[in-house]
Amino acid sequence: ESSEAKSETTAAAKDTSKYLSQPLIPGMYTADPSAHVFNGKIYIYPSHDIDAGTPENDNGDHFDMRDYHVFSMDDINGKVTDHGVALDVKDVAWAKRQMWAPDAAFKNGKYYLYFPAKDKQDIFRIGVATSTSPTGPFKAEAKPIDGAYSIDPAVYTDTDGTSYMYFGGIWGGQLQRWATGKYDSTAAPEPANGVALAPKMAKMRADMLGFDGPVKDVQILDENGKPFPATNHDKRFFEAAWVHKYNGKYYFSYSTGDTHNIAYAIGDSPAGPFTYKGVLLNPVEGWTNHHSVVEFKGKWYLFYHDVQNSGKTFLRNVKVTELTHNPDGTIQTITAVKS
Ligand code: FUB
Repeated sequence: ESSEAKSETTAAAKDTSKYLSQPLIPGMYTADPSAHVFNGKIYIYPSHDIDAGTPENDNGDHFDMRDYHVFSMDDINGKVTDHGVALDVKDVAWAKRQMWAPDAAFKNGKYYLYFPAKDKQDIFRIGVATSTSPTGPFKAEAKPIDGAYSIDPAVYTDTDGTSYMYFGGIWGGQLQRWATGKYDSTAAPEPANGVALAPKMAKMRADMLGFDGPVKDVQILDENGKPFPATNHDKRFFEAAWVHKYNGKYYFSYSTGDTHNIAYAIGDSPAGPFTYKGVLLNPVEGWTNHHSVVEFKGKWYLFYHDVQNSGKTFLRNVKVTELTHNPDGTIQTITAVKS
């Protein structure tokens, strides 16, 4: 009798993990989920995928999103509330199209939404919009953040209150066009040889609207302290930076793009360098892989996306599952539950 009871418990536990990993937001395509805990609740800041009819190409023009919605959850297994349009591209003076992966932060009693979009010249810039509520609506600044470019801003606030932005994405994300410090529209999608392109970071000003100091490379190193060659597509940075802190160490995680891993590297400072440790999320269905890692009520969670609701790479659905740090600080690799 007791062994039967035990196997039922195991089955229930499995069901719970499957439930956790099912699409969180039915009825709307969402992706690139940046999750934060504000005032004891989880807030999700995702991209809002739509079928705009834009043909697919190598630049990712078919990711033709126009606005952002913010979602909240009182509990990880609880109801997900859609708080409506938080920011629309038509209300951003400098932006033309493609509202890609956003992030959010709280400071000085205000909430900040950071977002990439193409400007009127089709150059990806990163903007900021503010609100007194975590759910918006957000009001965009008139110009993009000075010195910011490319895509996928992730703003990490350290335990001492200092905030940093990590950003960049190669290929369609245009990071390679800034390799010399000046914009070059003719740059190849990534170097054919030599060292891989590094993601970028900068310290945020106290007002959170701009950078305090220079933009620096984020160094991701192998176990011998060497940066990865550009040809190591399994491990080199592509897009989707995220930083979290666990047991006093800084974890820089990112997508490897065309090899579809979410990899992670560990460092002793928010500025790096970070030493590559492995893959925290195996490839999902669909081309892109993009995530966030957040602690809530003493447990760690991975928010990510998949395409099980559409089968189309540009119409994604956000999911969440538990993430486990091992006693030695490494992270157990997650394989997404298939539909
Ligand atoms: O959602 C558009 C782009 O796809 C994001 O900015 C990338 O990280 C990839 O997920």
